[in-house]
Amino acid sequence: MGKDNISASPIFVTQPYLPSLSEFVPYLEKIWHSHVLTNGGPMHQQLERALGEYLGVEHIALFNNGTVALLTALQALRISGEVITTPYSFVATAHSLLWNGLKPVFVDIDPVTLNMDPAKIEAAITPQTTAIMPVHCYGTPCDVDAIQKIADIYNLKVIYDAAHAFGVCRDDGSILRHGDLSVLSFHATKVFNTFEGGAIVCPDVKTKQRIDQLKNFGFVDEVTVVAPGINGKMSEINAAFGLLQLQHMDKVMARRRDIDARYRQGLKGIQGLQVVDESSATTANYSYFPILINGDYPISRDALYQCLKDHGVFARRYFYPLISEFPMYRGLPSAKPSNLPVATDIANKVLCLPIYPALSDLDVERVIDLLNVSG
Ligand code: T4K
Repeated sequence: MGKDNISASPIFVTQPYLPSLSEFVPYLEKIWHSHVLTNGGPMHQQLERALGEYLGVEHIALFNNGTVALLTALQALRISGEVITTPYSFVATAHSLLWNGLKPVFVDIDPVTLNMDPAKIEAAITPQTTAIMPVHCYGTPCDVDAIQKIADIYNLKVIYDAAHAFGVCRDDGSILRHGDLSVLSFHATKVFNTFEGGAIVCPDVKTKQRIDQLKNFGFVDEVTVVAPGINGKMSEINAAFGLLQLQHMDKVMARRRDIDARYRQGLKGIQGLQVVDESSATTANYSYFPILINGDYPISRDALYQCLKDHGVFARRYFYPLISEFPMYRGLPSAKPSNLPVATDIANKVLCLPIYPALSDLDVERVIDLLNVSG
């Protein structure tokens, strides 16, 4: 398997896009000059406006990370009891429920989109269910229409974990406009990053006000606290980096699209290697490049993972193990593998290949070459 391909430079699953340092200096100078470092300063306000415009959403509240944004979204809607969610995600999705004293109820995923299967939701609803928390996994839109239909019938809230879905649109506009709230992550590993960061997209001013209070300890003014809030504020330096990053997004997306196309072309016809279908999005963000290693591939998924690693290619098994397999979840009745056959199967086959703007064409070829075991 591509033994000659060992290279000095490692290839990671992702790397943050970094504009030149000199471009960032003027932003830093402004912050130094203003002496405002956090608490909703000018950079923060500017980034909220700029992101609203870029994403095509009206109300957005910035956070210090996506996990605190998820915690706050659940608080903002006063979610209680049980929440239906997917086991096929980053562990923060379900952790946000436990941190709020809520019970996650896992349902299986669709084998094509790898998102929560709407056909499985109704059977998981009990009198304690108050909300659904689906994930637009890898930036592929969930079946938002089917999910909303069920939510309307059973009077449930829908909070999308949209950590992967920055900039994703369907033909009716931003995917972030669906559900009651959508939560973004701007972590360093994401398509758009502010080092650490996140946001909640909400439909109206009143909800944004409540979210803004909750992320600032519950303060309304200097002497009034209306809720047991948290410190979820994004600092000025993170917001400034976001403003700069936003200027480069078109270029970043174009390069990701190009890498995605190169992989799809180069991996065609490799026996046992299945490229996950392109999403139904009219604007995709190419945030991940998942492949599935089937039984007729010459080696196992884990052997391939190790082999790539030995050659300096650090692909990742997102999302293996399933969240439902971690010790704090596996005792739940809904966590049984027999309840989650599709998710269990996919988690055992998946490998996310490197995709990020600085990945060169040569590096992409190197990865393809390594995957082409019999080539
Ligand atoms: N919901 C979902 C569906 C999520 O995927 C996530 C986060 C969240 C919620 C929570 O959002 P945040 O609270 O994180 O905003 C990474 C990220 O830490 C995590 O943000 C992300 N999902 C998850 C899918 O991936 P790790 O533990 O795999 O990251 P790590 O440190 O191994 O980084 C992966 C590779 O990226 C490294 O091998 C090299 C590269 N890298 C990483 C960092 C941090 C860099 O080149 N530079 C960097 O600064 O979790």
